[in-house]
Amino acid sequence: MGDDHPTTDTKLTTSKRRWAAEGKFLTGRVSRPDAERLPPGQHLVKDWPVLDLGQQPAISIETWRLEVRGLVETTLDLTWTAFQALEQSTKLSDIHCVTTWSRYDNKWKGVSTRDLLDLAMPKAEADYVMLTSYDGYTTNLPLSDFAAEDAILATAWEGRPLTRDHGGPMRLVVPHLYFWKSAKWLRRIDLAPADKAGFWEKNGYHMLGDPWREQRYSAD
Ligand SMILES: Nc1nc2c(c(=O)[nH]1)N[C@H]1C(S)=C(S)[C@@H](COP(=O)(O)O)O[C@H]1N2
Ligand SMILES: [Mo]
Repeated sequence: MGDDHPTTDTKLTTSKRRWAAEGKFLTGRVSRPDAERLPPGQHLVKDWPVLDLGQQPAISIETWRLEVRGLVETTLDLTWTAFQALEQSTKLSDIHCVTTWSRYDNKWKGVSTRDLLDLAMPKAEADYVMLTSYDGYTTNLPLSDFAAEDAILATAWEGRPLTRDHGGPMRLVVPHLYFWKSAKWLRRIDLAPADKAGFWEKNGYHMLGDPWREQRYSAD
């Protein structure tokens, strides 16, 4: 852990890099979330596809930790028991994956990112977040997006514990951004003064990733 390199170069990694280079799935259309629930270039699915770098870490509840570090008043290093003792919330939200599938009405349970941040207390200079997961995956986003009202550190989906393939025991869900920002098997949250590219962001994907502005790829 500690570097941002991919764990494996899977077929998906290779094709997604190519899509970024070719601008695949860009429709050139723009819509607003309140006007149109389904973002441009997306189609609805009923099932829930699994997408990751191909390594699905097995994390025992005994060794699981969540760290919050960087520009915070209080550094956190939470055990599973401590995390479960935090206020539990439920959120209903849609998923929008950059590979063009969307899935409506997912019911999540867990700790809202706002409740976690209330505990850590971000310093005034903290503007960005870098997420690091147990499989070595990293992704970045602005602190204000991480702290969105419906963003949640989810441990359950549809009333059942989150399965390992979908990021269990805990994953982030930031529904208003493309799903690659929603780190599965989340291990560490670093608050920083500046934006730094995570794994897909270094591979041609957008630093923010707003589906309604179709921010799939970086400009260059
Ligand atoms: N740790 C980790 N989180 C990750 C990924 C990953 O490879 N590793 N892939 C991202 C991508 S590209 C997507 S689309 C979603 C897929 O989540 P799902 O498999 O639950 O549908 O997880 C995101 N979070
Ligand atoms: Mo994705």
